[in-house]
Amino acid sequence: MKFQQLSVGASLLGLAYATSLKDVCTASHAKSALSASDFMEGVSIKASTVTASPVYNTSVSGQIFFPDATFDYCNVTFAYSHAGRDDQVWLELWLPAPDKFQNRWLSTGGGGFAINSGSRSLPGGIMYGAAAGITDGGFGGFTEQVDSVFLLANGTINRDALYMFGYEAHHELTVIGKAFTKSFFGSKDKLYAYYQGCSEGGREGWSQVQRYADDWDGAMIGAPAMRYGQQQVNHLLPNVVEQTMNYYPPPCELEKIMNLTIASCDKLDGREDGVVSRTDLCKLHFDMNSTIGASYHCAASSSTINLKKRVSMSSNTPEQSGKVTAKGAAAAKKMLEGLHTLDGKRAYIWYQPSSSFDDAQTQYNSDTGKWELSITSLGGEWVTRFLELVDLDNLPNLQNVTYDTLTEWMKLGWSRYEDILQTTMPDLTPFHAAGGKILTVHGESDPSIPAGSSVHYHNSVRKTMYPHMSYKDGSNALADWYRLYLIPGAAHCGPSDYQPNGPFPQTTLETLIQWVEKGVSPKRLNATVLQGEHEGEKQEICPWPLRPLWKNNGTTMDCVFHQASIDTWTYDFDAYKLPLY
Ligand SMILES: *[C@@H]1O[C@H](CO)[C@@H](O)[C@H](O)[C@H]1NC(C)=O
Ligand SMILES: *[C@@H]1O[C@H](CO)[C@@H](O)[C@H](O)[C@H]1NC(C)=O
Ligand SMILES: *[C@@H]1O[C@H](CO)[C@@H](O)[C@H](O)[C@H]1NC(C)=O
Ligand SMILES: *[C@@H]1O[C@H](CO)[C@@H](O)[C@H](O)[C@H]1NC(C)=O
Ligand SMILES: *[C@@H]1O[C@H](CO)[C@@H](O)[C@H](O)[C@H]1NC(C)=O
Ligand SMILES: *[C@@H]1O[C@H](CO)[C@@H](O)[C@H](O)[C@H]1NC(C)=O
Ligand SMILES: *[C@@H]1O[C@H](CO)[C@@H](O)[C@H](O)[C@H]1NC(C)=O
Ligand SMILES: *[C@@H]1O[C@H](CO)[C@@H](O)[C@H](O)[C@H]1NC(C)=O
Ligand SMILES: [Ca+2]
Repeated sequence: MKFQQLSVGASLLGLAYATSLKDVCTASHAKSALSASDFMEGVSIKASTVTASPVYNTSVSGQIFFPDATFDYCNVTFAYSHAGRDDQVWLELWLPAPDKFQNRWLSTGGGGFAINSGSRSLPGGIMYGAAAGITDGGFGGFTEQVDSVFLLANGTINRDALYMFGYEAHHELTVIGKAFTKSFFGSKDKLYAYYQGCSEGGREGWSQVQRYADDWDGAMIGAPAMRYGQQQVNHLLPNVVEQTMNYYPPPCELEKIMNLTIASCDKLDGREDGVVSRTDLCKLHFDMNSTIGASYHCAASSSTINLKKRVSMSSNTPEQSGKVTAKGAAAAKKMLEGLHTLDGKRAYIWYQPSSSFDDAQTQYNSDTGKWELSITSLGGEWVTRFLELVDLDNLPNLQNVTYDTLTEWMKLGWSRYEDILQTTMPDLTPFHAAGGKILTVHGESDPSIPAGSSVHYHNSVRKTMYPHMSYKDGSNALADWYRLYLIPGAAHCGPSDYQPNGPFPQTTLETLIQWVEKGVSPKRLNATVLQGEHEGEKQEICPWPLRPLWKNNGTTMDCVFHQASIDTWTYDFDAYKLPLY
């Protein structure tokens, strides 16, 4: 501790509650707050980089994970470096006005290969009186993503960037952010620390919960991109199905199959609202062959899809008309079964029925008039850059790639990056012992990260931490501090356009705060329909392993225990000798 500097800071800081944002939001105050803190061994703040500027009357609206709000904040940025490394890691922290500060910190995460979501996620903290932060991971700026710095050269991994992305940068953001926040406001009270993130941001959340008992008091984790070795390769399954069957379905055919799946399975949950709240019953009762022969039609369209920062794809899609073929139905069925090796062993799982077939998109060749293979870069880039270590944005082809190749790629990513990116360590004892709470949400119709992925991890934690308890007792014990909610009809980290009447939980961080600070334990999760004819309708989401079942013609909902449904979410990954958590 640097007491000299602390007392300088504190005398000014003692006034913080009486002062305005304008008074505290200065570079000199931020610098004194930074010098008052003894952050971490090996980390030094670069004083010359510190900026602070007040921002007033900022409004945010239409966000998925938090409600609309208007607020003032202090935008503080600075860089730090690691002893022995010639690096520069930037943080951007938003601090609420002194009279709005409620002794809270919020770390936020990224998506895809991005370690942050720009400043999009920060309002989600400010509105609850939390200082909130993002990191650039040291990748060269807040918009730089890890894939662009991952290779120092073909064959050479940038291990600093890899580990920063895996878990180090988020730990540093939290430790530095918390210390800075306390010092900035001169607060001696307990600072409650939280996390909120989805997709890669969800994985980043788990990366900390699995390692650090004391970073956070609560984590709101959405659709995490965990089990990374499997997750990234999995995107390529439809392309390999198409190649293996030598059938490249027109996108409209697969969309029709999805629409028919939704229409057929909608009512299985007891409420005809266009939302498949029970994809497990859909799995048990829906016959894919029933779609064969149905007519489909899609108008011509042209669009440019920004796949990622440096890659966009223009496509002119012609008008598509036809009937669902036996091959189309068989391809959809094969995808839904999930990746199995050539000798029939399960290597991974797929999205739930009713999810859109995003990874299966084919491309139209106007010369031949045929639909052809379009390799998804979501999986292709992982193979080229992270497995083959060559600087390419996608695989050039899938020659000789079989279901066994996909399985081998999954094993390679798993073993090479197990301690960095796999993010499935199932023993959460330290976090639990420190009193931490976790709320996980996952869209049940997620077309990018299987909902079953979150279910399987929940199961792994239950079995690891409560090995001698029955399923129900173990689930109840877990529910005291870790709850999973599958969001009916929702897609990847948001509502689905195809099931617009589905609810979305917009106030989960608030629920988490009440659980942590007031001991109000959530049972069902509050959610709101955010679009469509039911917009504004309040609904509730059942805690796993309970499943929604509507009664009285869809007017009231029960949360029921249904063993046959749970069994459809239980997987035996017998393609591997080791347990896959
Ligand atoms: C913010 O908006 C309110 C209401 O519109 C206004 O009274 C106030 O002056 C504004 N503050 C600043 C700093 O612009
Ligand atoms: C915060 O301040 C930094 C440094 O001045 C600036 O680059 C960044 O754009 C600011 N962020 C916002 C959201 O204004
Ligand atoms: C699928 O349903 C959506 C409405 O949810 C509709 O816009 C679309 O045209 C349908 N697609 C096909 C191929 O029928
Ligand atoms: C679905 O149809 C295929 C032939 O198109 C057939 O081989 C298969 O047995 C059928 N499946 C069911 C469940 O009827
Ligand atoms: C890296 O490997 C890729 C794929 O083989 C090749 O296209 C590229 O030219 C190589 N880059 C350099 C700098 O050698
Ligand atoms: C695919 O396998 C064939 C036969 O073993 C081989 O000649 C060819 O080079 C392989 N193609 C690729 C891209 O590996
Ligand atoms: C959930 O919704 C109910 C009813 O609208 C409300 O009373 C309760 O405060 C909400 N809980 C949270 C944590 O937002
Ligand atoms: C049941 O609910 C549906 C959809 O809200 C409605 O159209 C139908 O009339 C209701 N049936 C009865 C018997 O109330
Ligand atoms: Ca329904």
